[in-house]
Amino acid sequence: MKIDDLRKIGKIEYRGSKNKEKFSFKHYNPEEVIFGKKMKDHLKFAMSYWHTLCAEGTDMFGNATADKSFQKSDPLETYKAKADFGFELMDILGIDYYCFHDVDIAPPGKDLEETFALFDQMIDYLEGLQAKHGKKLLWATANNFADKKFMNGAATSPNADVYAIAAAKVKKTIDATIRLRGTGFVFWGGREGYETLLNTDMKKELDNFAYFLKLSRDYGRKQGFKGDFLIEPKPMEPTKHQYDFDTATAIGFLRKHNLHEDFKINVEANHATLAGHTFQHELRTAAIEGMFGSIDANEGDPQLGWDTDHFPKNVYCATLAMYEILKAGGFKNGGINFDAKTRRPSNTVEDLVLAYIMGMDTYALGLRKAIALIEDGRLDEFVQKRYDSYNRGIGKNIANQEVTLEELYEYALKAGEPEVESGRQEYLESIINQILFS
Ligand code: XUL
Ligand code: CO
Repeated sequence: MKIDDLRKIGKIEYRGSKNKEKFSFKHYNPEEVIFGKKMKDHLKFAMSYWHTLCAEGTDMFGNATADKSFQKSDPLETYKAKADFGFELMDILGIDYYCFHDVDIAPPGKDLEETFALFDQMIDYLEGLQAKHGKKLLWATANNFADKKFMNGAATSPNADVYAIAAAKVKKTIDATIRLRGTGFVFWGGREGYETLLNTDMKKELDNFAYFLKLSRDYGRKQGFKGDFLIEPKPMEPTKHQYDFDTATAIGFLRKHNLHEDFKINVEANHATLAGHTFQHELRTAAIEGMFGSIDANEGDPQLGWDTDHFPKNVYCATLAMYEILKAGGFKNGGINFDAKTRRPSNTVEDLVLAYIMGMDTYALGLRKAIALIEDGRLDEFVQKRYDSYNRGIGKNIANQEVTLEELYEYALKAGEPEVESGRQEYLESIINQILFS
């Protein structure tokens, strides 16, 4: 890929939903104020460094299809060129934020010390680019899953030296997050799980993992990090079973270990579906616990059972996601990170730009439709009425938790057969279709 190809495309402008110019936004109009805020502040789009600037299209059966060396051969120069390309890509798309793993931004050294020194050089470089382009770090994370040493896990490794190395990488990445004024620090436990329980002391691994999160939290807070620590749940892949299985599991774990004040959830759409949930379910679960933080926007393929990280195109799903996010009060420290990659044969700069345009337009349209759903009010009104029996009589006592089991027993004996009302699902689904397609 060449930066000149990016410059040829130029800045992507909003041209409305009817126009057919491929390098334009049909729905995303960053400065437009809707529902009390600019669209860009509702959506807080972020570029994923790894898919966008590093992934070259390899899979189990095939080699790279996209060259992301950016015409450099020296390792450090290559990583600087990656960064240059990334910041210009954000410029032309009007994306204000980015997210990275430690290993995405700098080449590896011969040992940990040299790796950290190269990392520091690149943090200086990124700091300069942030100032030059007016961009912000949404979140960073340590990649404690790719290297061979992490094959049995990192914070859940049976090997204490591996645990220490993972901790060192987290420390280094927290320091960088603070320097780059990032507002989030993510833990995605790629290999924090197991392949078989036959070789696993699950209790020890979970205790070690909780302690790892505590150490990281305490260190970050001591250094003055005010942003969110985030868990990104995923049920499996690469391991057979991942401990942060889904939002409810992660929240239970965080509460058990008294980490819930500092941690929030980074919900990824494709991880939700792998866990057998809808994205909406995962967002609602985080929100009702006051732990909604950020999202990784992508989607899977209904026929492929793994984390394919497609750019999001499903407006229905994006609408319901934005509906949940608006109801949760919108993004604070979080945002919409496109943890998404172009398909392997979509291997040009143009494809990358078109993929981001589609993803951003999908969420912009989702935002518009979610606002329309809220303003329409029929869904809210229906749900409110559905639970109306808890606003009076015995229901009010239940809602206020002011009733005994004996009182409910006496009440039930006199209540007679209740008239239970329809859930009206199909009607409610037709409202969504009406809002989406008319
Ligand atoms: C993997 C995944 C990661 C995390 C960051 O499924 O989602 O890219 O977002 O480590
Ligand atoms: Co992710």
